[in-house]
Amino acid sequence: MSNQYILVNPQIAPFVAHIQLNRPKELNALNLELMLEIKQALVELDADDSVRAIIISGNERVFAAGADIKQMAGRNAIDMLKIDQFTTWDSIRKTKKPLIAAVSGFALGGGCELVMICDMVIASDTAQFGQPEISIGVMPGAGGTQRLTRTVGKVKAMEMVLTGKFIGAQEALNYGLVNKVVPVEFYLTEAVQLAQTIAEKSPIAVQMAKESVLKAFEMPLQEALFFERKNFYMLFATEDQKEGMAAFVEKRKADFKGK
Ligand code: DAK
Repeated sequence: MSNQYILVNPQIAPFVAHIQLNRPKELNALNLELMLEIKQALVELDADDSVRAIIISGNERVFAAGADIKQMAGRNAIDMLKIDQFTTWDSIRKTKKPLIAAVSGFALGGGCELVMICDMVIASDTAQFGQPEISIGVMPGAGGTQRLTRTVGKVKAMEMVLTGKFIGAQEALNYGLVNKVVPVEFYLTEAVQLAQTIAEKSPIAVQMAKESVLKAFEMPLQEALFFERKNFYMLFATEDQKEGMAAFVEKRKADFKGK
């Protein structure tokens, strides 16, 4: 499929793919078409055995300034219901491979929500995060009131959601919204390095570990522990488990095949 609003590099590094949001004049505003392109790219990369981790970035000025306000402005509730953007967001959320957001500049509204769907976040020191929907008469609609609150806590989430105030990279780091802050010139290379570290591991173990960590947000503890245990047992059915443990004993680097 040829994309109009994103650039996809399936091998920015070995086993690492890169999706770049590419609607710079509109500050990467997330129109429906762009979101569908992200969804489709992720479905394809998720099915591609030569990809083990996926980076999503914008450019230095902006990750994404939110959903496309101009596209949404004239819609009524029934239009929104019929368009059912949640199907697209749910599909993105269900990506099995690790998603790393590389954020520079603005990550606002749906842009911040897209960052929070990702599993890890590398931010440039220029990054700004916010849920400014309140200033245009609405509220976050793609997880902003929930994922933000679980990450930064109630009072900070309330402040961001009710005032629309942005927070900078350092504050986002302090609140656990991002993993690491680096100078702007390094934000993408840092994300690639993180992705490569993960891509060297067993892709099946990575997928099951990701799935298990996410259950911490979705299930009560006892059920989630049970889920974790099943995934742990299942990994003993893989060749990668044999290879990983043999490599440890033989004092060599493991060569994981994803089998
Ligand atoms: N939508 C459309 N166009 C946008 C945009 C946006 N979100 N953000 C910026 N642009 C456009 C501007 O209109 C301008 O276009 P022209 O006037 O040149 O044609 C161009 O990008 C450059 O923007 P500015 O001139 O404003 O640039 P500044 O540097 O002065 O300001 C800014 C940068 C990021 C602070 C400012 O552009 C801004 O405040 N943007 C809007 C931020 C915002 O309110 N974002 C939240 C949008 S609501 C859902 C899923 C998700 C969502 C909803 C539902 N479902 C699953 C149902 C999400 C909703 C939202 O994100």
